[in-house]
Amino acid sequence: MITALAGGVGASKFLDGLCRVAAPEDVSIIVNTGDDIEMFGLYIAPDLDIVTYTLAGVVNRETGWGLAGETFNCLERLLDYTQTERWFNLGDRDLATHIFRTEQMREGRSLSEVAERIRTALGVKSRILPMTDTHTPTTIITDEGEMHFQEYLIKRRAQPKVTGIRFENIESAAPAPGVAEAILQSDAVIICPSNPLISIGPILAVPGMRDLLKQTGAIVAAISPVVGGASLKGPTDRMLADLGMQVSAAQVARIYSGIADVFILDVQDEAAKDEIEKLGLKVCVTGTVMRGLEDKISLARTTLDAARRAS
Ligand code: FO1
Repeated sequence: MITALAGGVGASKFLDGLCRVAAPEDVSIIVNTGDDIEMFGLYIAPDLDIVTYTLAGVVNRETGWGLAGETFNCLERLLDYTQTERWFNLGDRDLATHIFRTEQMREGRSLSEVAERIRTALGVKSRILPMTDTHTPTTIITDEGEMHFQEYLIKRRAQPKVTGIRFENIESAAPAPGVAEAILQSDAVIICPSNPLISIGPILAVPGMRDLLKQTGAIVAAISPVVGGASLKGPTDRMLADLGMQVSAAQVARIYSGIADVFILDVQDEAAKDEIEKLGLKVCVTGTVMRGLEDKISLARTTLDAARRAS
């Protein structure tokens, strides 16, 4: 049994490989929900949808989010009514997911129950679990004020300087049903190559989550999303720098020390191996840049092998 902790696009590329190397039924994915946002009265859960669409084979491969072959007629009409600018692209078919989720939640179903219905309807065999059923949106504190993570990332293109990050309501959250069982029953827990601050950070901040990772007999392996001093995807590098942290794989390892047993380091960063080992982590050096399916499969296989060797 394997459990993965995941954000959005970077994690999904890795998971695409993982679910081809391992039996997909044996994989449980705990997904960040700090990116969740309400728009037009709809509950949107970007990372849950990115992971689900990717594993269902229906994701837009160019962007890594949304559905392939999407149209935006509904959004354009909505913006005619609201007279607001277009900054968050909700596609016509993607909107069906948000309408369904919102309707189900209004009827009293939890986010995890709806995630389960969506992934089974789309034929995804791996379990996809939100980190929590409590709404804990991530607020980015910047030199231009506080804003929702999506506003910072998409509307403001990660331009404002980040001075802090807050996970709203996190103290009242608990791991969603199935999360504890997945972690405790796994042989390996893999921290996907996602932003450690705003993708994996919220998952680890759910009360009880760190204890589960300490209690489990599973080997915890983390893959660095920072390669050669820059993030492979998204604003990880900028956020680390804004917050006064080093932009390096070693910095990511420091964030995960005490949680991870194994660190998957890119060949470009091999020089940091000793420094990371001194943190008490076993280091596996390999190519982590996923350009195509072969790279994804190879990284998944190497990560599983490294976890097995460490057990
Ligand atoms: N990312 C963008 O860069 N631009 C968008 O307009 C956008 C819309 C969007 C709609 C639904 C969805 O599920 C995801 C969407 N994303 C978009 C991706 C998302 O903002 C982030 O990549 C994740 O939250 C980070 O993991």
